[in-house]
Amino acid sequence: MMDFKELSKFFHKNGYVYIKDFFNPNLMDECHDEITTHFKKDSTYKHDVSFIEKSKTDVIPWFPQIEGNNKFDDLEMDKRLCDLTEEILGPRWRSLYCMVMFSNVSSNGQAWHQDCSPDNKKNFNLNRLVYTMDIDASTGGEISLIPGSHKKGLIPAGSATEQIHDDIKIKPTKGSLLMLHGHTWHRVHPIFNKIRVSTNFRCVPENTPDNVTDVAIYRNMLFRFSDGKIIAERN
Ligand SMILES: O=C(O)CCC(=O)C(=O)O
Ligand SMILES: [Fe+2]
Repeated sequence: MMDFKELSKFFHKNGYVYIKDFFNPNLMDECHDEITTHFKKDSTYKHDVSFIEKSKTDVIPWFPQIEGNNKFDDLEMDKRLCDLTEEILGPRWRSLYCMVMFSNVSSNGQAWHQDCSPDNKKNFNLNRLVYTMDIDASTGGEISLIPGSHKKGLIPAGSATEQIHDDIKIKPTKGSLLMLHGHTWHRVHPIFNKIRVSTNFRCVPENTPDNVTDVAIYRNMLFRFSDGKIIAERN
């Protein structure tokens, strides 16, 4: 039995909690097939080139549920996932969307960022990242994060991908779950010889605006997704 109170405590202290073997491997294979089938049909970039260049964010997003694809609903409705979310966020949290992220072979990963502004400590998104494949040093695409950085305010300005002291590197395995606070400083390392996918069920605590993740914070800029604009340079 997983102790959700302990996991929640770890989350609030460290800004993340990583749980291996959370989901059934067969369910992971089914979802993974759905994802690769989709991206075989459509792997064109959705962001404009200047964003990809400047943010070093080499990711193609897909929102299956918005298209009426219900393949991912079982994951989202998983009772343990809902209970753990409630333990972390409290009552009346709500789902934002399911976003699948695809990265091609030999792509950049994602630069250091925060998913949303830490100005208001209470306004944050919770990433519930599900991994349908193994990710390790040979595939590339591991995640680095700074434990406790969700309490440290804005990620310092600087170069997009240079190493930050005290990071930890997670190599997600198939079926694992990463609960990641949107204010935690995190990045995805470059991808080598395999495509990489992750599936994110984003949600928010009560009273958080729906558009909380519209502006993401990079070390060299602030980027607004709704109109695709760099709204501030940082240096
Ligand atoms: O794909 C991942 O492992 C992390 C992606 C990410 O930065 C996010 O979902 O906010
Ligand atoms: Fe992120």
